[in-house]
Amino acid sequence: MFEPNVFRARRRQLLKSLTSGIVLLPGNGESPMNYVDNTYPFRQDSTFLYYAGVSRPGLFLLIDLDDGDTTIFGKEPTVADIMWSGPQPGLAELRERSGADKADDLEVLDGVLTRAIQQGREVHFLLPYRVETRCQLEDLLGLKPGQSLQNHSEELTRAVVAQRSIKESRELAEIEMALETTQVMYSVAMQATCVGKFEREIAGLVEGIAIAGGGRLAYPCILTKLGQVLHNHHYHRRLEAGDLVVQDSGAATALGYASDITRTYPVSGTFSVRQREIYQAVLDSLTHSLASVQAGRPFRDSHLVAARTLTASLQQIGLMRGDLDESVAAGAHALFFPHGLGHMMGLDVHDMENLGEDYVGYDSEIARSEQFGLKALRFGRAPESGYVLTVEPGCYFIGPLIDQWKAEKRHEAFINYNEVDSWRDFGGVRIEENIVVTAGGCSILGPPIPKSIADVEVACS
Ligand SMILES: [Mn+2]
Repeated sequence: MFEPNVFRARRRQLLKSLTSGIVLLPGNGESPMNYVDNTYPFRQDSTFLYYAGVSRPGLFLLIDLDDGDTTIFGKEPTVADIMWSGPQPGLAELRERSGADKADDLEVLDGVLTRAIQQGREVHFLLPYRVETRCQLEDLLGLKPGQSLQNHSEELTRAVVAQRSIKESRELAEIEMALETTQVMYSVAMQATCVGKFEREIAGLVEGIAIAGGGRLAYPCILTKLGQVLHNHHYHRRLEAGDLVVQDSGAATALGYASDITRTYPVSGTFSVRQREIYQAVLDSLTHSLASVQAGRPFRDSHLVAARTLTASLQQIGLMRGDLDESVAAGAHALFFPHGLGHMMGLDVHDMENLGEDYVGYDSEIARSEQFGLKALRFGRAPESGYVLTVEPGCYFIGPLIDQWKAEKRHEAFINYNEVDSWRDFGGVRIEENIVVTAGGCSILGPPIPKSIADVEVACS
């Protein structure tokens, strides 16, 4: 828990970039899994967490831009609430912890907003991503169903993105803490992986370490021998000699800060010749793209550095061919690397993407590409010092995609389809690091997690 002053200072900074009216930030409610009393683990909305710091369901924060006052709205806990769920903060404590000027009963909020709207004051809110929040907002503001999806405030969105993009040192410390736990996840998983184990056994260890670390997973763990399935959330397969495991997992701290790391490692403890070739190609791609990141340089450049390095390696292996510049410009590598190089990370593993991906990742200078592969890049603009990003190149052999491209003879000048056919059962490799951008470059966050072929083989033995 940060000190109340932190949230006051953040709200003061937000005030400076907005003109007038009211900012209404809804916190999240409980979300039922299969019936009302059986809920998913509660996760506070990240923007609410950023400006109010309290992780309780059913709260609203109202910032009056004209007098600068902040009010937190909620319900006093009842005896029944305490009987079932234990002691919980009342309104006075919520006010204190968030550093708000006032606290009031949620019943009052409707009247406050109705009066403001009658006075012609603008109520700024962000794009809701949960249906429950959408309904609450539309109810409170007298909007028609679905109207909140159009009427959210662009001014507020831009101000929040600008502020949350630059991580404070206390936020970087939280991310480093998340990465300490993540390092343990990888050393335990690499040691425990062996022929005959099931993916679920390793996935269970990984999730347990996240909980033991005081938080939980920042997102559902990917732990699969089918690394070419980019978001594979199944864990039922038995690990065999010759399989590669792609593990994409990250702990979140108790305060909600994320980490997001990927490693690929051999079940039998050593990479095969082919696995070495592709692994080294992805690792070189990571190394070169990391070296290219710096404040003021579009991250799209770094994506293209990764693509170019990978293409050059795949040409040496015999999977690709032709002029290197033309091949990269045409996007031929996207057969093997169909996703983006990385994304912003912070309180959310894909930070602020709920506000609209293009508000976070693109601007007036860098627009999202239409090209297959490059269009999947979630963050393309130039980062500033203090931005936290992931860098995560990969190389995959995706059967249906190979079939489609081959049938269309797509990029035939750059792809050696005859050779590709003999790699179809390879799977995939991805290696991911988390970085903070600095004036002259970037630095990798967190303790080192085995990454070179030699280090990974030692960690797996
Ligand atoms: Mn990622």
